[in-house]
Amino acid sequence: MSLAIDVVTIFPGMIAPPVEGGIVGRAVEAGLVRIAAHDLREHTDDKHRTADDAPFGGGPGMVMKAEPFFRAVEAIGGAPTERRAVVLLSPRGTPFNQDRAARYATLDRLVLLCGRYEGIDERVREGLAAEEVSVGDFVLTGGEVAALAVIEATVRLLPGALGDETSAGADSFSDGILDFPHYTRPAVVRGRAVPDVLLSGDHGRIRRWRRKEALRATRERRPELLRNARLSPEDADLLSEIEREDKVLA
Ligand code: JDE
Repeated sequence: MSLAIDVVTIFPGMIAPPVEGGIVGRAVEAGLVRIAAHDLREHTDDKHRTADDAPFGGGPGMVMKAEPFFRAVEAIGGAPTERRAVVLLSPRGTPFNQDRAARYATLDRLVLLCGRYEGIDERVREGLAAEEVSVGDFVLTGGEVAALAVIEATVRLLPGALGDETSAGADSFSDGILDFPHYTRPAVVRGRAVPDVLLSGDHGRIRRWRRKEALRATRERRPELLRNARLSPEDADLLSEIEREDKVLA
């Protein structure tokens, strides 16, 4: 069974072009995923197709009305037995990550709700049992770009979405840490040489160096990831080496 992705938005035109190209477009053409953008305004009921209103309790900005989202999701339908998630993109959400993308890639249907203005009436999240998800600690003008990030991260994990030349298993985050640094020809660029080990042909040393540099980058940039990473006894040795090197340099 393939995945169906439905995006609910007042700007359906923001979704179509990005999902037509690249890996996602190829996955659609291969029948691995179906992606549809639904215009929220089709589910409003006044002649101005009003999707927002002033916040109860006062204050600045506008809030997206609940009823059009409920109707849009009802119109999307779906079998009662299907495995699905309804996801609301928002800076208040649980951080999106690779594990969540992998879970979405196992579903029959993913419904993505895009809000604008200050947010969506809270009863939408409650009433649709939606997972509120954030793609980062910053504020976008709408959930559409966040939804596209979730789509890309999820679709590339569908079996067959990447060619056999690449594998999602080799990615940054596949074992919970950052990737190692990459180099390609020429061996010297503007006076900067490639690390010697990568030219050595010694695959054991290369593998160990890469693992060490992946751990070093994670420790420096995202130390919180090391708490939950899947680390081997060799990783622990490499981290000790890195710590000793840091003390020498300090
Ligand atoms: C998603 N990370 C960031 C933005 C918003 C002030 C102004 C606007 C549904 O409610 C939302 C959605 C969005 C768009 O999504 C993001 C986002 N992951 O910005 C606001 C909040 N405060 C509200």
